[in-house]
Amino acid sequence: MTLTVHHLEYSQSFRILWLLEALSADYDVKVYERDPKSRLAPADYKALSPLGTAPVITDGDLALAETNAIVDYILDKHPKSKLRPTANASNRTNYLFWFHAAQGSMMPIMLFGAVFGAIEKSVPFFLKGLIRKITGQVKAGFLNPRMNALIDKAEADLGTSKWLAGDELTAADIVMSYNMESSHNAGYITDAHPNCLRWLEQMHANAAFKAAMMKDGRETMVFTG
Ligand SMILES: N[C@@H](CCC(=O)N[C@@H](CS)C(=O)NCC(=O)O)C(=O)O
Repeated sequence: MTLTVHHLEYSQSFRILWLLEALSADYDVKVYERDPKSRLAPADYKALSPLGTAPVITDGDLALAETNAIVDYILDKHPKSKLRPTANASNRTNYLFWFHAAQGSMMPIMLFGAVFGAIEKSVPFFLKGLIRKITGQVKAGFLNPRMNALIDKAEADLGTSKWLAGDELTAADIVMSYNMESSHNAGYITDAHPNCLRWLEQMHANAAFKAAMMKDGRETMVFTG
């Protein structure tokens, strides 16, 4: 039975395509378009898993959601791959940090940003000024300092190694791909972060990344809204 990636366009599920291409794995892909109005996943995607979010993979009777659960499930099937450094490897802790910070710290900040954007768009015009003032204060006082600290750490780490956990690509880079691209689009990564910009360039030039883009058929992986 071949593993199937249920890929929602412009979404985090692109990372699973990149992972499978980097492993030269055998898999099928089914691409779903977002609902044109809500820009959420369509009903047939939502029916795939209890969460209704992307990514989802199916493998025989199994339907699995949640990015890092899927990454670990796939890597368990490729025990010899260097994409997940072993417990004693020198790059293990950097790997663990970025693999988990991507989902545990960065994605929630980005989600807040998206939710604030939606609120600002949807409130009546006479409330917009007030709402923007409140969301602006939360961004400046809470979200931006946290995101800037993460980008500064990425910049420092990428000053000492080619990828985030050493000189070889790991699944931490693959999971961080959506975050780095989105952080660049959102203006968190700027010309003041040459190492992060170099990382983005080398990601775009990576052969497995390019193969994943061909499967995806879209011009960018991230949802720009
Ligand atoms: N923590 C989850 C987050 C999943 C998530 O929010 N996915 C977005 C795609 S970027 C999604 O499904 N959006 C469409 C929707 O909620 O209908 C994961 O990593 O799998």
